[in-house]
Amino acid sequence: MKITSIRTTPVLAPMPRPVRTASGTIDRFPLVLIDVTTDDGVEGRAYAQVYLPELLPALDRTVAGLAGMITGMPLAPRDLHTFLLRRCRLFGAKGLTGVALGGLDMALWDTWARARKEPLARALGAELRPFKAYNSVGLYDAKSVIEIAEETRSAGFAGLKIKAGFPTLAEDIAAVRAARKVLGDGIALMIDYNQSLDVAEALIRCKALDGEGLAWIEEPVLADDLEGCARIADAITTPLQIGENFHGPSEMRAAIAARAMDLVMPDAQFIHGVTGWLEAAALARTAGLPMSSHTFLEASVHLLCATPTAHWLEVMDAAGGLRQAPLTVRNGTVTPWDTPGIGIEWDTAAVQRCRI
Ligand code: SMN
Ligand code: MG
Repeated sequence: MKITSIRTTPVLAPMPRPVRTASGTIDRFPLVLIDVTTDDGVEGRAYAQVYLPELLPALDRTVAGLAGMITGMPLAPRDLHTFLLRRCRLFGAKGLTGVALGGLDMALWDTWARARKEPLARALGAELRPFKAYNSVGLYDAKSVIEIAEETRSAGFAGLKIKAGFPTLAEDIAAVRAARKVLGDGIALMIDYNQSLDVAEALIRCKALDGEGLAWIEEPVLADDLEGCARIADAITTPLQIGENFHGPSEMRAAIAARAMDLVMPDAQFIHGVTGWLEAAALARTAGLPMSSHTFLEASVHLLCATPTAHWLEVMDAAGGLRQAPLTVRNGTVTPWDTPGIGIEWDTAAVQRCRI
């Protein structure tokens, strides 16, 4: 079976509410929808994302450029992955190139699983199973966090992740305590600093938050400061979580070697798609690291099924407003849709409204 065309559609996807972080706010998710067609008439899809709308045209062109290199070739996702990494060797496969490659890889695997009429997890040799899911939201102070925590509880999530990184530690602590009060002991609470602190400040804040019963503290300092991450991980008992900024599995390997984290959460796109995720899952297994997902919930829930140390599914539903199937949270868990591929069908009217 050969790839006959790969179409890209840049959109600004609507979100129920903006995601405010200590390192910038996302109002609408800039996505590139990727639609693959084969000579057997099989169609598959996925999407790539970039947080800055200004970079959306560049991501679109990058995906299209890589897609042009493989159009006409046999649909064999692993071989295409190896081929594209080789083609990118001189220039490198990080930044936009890496995320374009990751998004494209997901679309190719989706097509491959659809050709076999199997959900992606099953096509990878794993049975569909439910995963503990947490609601992932922005920065909320002690007052505004109450409503979001109540919503999280009534929607049935097993956890809530809020952003942290207010001007003062006292504000971070107040937000955590206010959220905890609503969630009770039964719902996990995580915080995410989005790399906003320097190591000295991170040591102060993370130690102060160490007794708050957080399930993890995420990216307190620059994600590529592996030594700084390791110092913080050593200094606290709360697990330190990083991974969304690993560009490809080799960066995860370096972070493991540096003992930079207690928990790991690669992003299905940044880690180089399904192929890169499976390599990362093997690294996590040999290092004994619980592995969670980052955004891309549709592909991630399938990938977690094939991850020996699978931990939590993040629910930040970037494509939810453009997808036909709604997300269902049951008993704090999400299970992959039992339909061929990843399970994304576009709501074409919604896509038309959001395309740029
Ligand atoms: C995040 C994800 C997507 C956009 C902004 C921030 C975040 C997370 O770091 O962990 O969900
Ligand atoms: Mg994060």
